[in-house]
Amino acid sequence: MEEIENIFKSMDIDQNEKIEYTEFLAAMMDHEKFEMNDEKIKLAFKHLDFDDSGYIERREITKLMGTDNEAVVDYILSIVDTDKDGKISFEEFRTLMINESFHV
Ligand SMILES: [Ca+2]
Ligand SMILES: [Ca+2]
Repeated sequence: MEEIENIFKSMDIDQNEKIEYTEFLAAMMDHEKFEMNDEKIKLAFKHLDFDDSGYIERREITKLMGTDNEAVVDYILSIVDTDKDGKISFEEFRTLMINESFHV
């Protein structure tokens, strides 16, 4: 799965093998440079959905951000979780990645 590796390397700006909050936001705001398409979004989503449940849940956001700061997780969810069920579906993730009018 080299492509997944590359996507995450490209997001992991300071190369510490952990996507930090600021890197995540930078990637979100500058997503066009990643040339996101459905295939890449799907791969990225699968990579983030550690337990393969079909949703990105709070604990997965926590792991992704490398922080257990509840406020940070709540903030991410408040942006991405548009149907407010407490987890991020593929559709919500996809909307986030491709929505050109999206601003943090
Ligand atoms: Ca999951
Ligand atoms: Ca949701």
